[in-house]
Amino acid sequence: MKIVDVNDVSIEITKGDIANQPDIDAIVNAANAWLRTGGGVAGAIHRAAGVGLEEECRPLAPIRPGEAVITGAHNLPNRFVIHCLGPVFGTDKPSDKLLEECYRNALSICEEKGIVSVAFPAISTGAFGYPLEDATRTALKTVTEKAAGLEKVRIIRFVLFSEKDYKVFEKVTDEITLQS
Ligand code: AR6
Repeated sequence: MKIVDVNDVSIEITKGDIANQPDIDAIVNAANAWLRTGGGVAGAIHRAAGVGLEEECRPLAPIRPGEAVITGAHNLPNRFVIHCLGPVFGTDKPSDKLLEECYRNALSICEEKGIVSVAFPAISTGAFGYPLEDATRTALKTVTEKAAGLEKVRIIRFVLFSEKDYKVFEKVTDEITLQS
């Protein structure tokens, strides 16, 4: 794990499964508009949470790209799931602004709810086709900028599924922290 401190907020980069982060208050789902189960992150989260999660999600759907909504975590070891709809790269435009909104909106919800720790996957970089390095830069810049104004959130964890993705996050974190 790599940890960078920005003001009083720790930004952690780790390799693992977003559905297995028991020490974290809220995990973020790379959702679909209908907040149903799916492949990738959405599949892993819904499988671990159980059918109660889809039932709670139903009246909140559909959501639009960039939007985030919060539910309970059901059988997951966390308190909450925050569902973000990332942009389909090149179709939902401007993709970079919509991806930024996902991270900003999720963190605003955390502040409203008094959530101290939150874990994100690399939203949009799987089925939605966002090039990983560009998405990583947007994700890390957005949370680093937002970290300065956070009063409740103290841990922001990025959970990467593969060693290759972890390495990209590590490299971009070094670039961003060296610049600032
Ligand atoms: N934990 C952490 N990261 C994961 C996991 C996991 N368990 N599984 C996959 N990843 P994706 P999207 C990585 O496709 O691009 C769904 O079917 C994966 O390698 O889950 O936002 C929904 O229903 C990739 O780097 O999300 C939507 O229709 C990243 O997480 C659509 O896919 C995101 O991959 C959303 O697409």
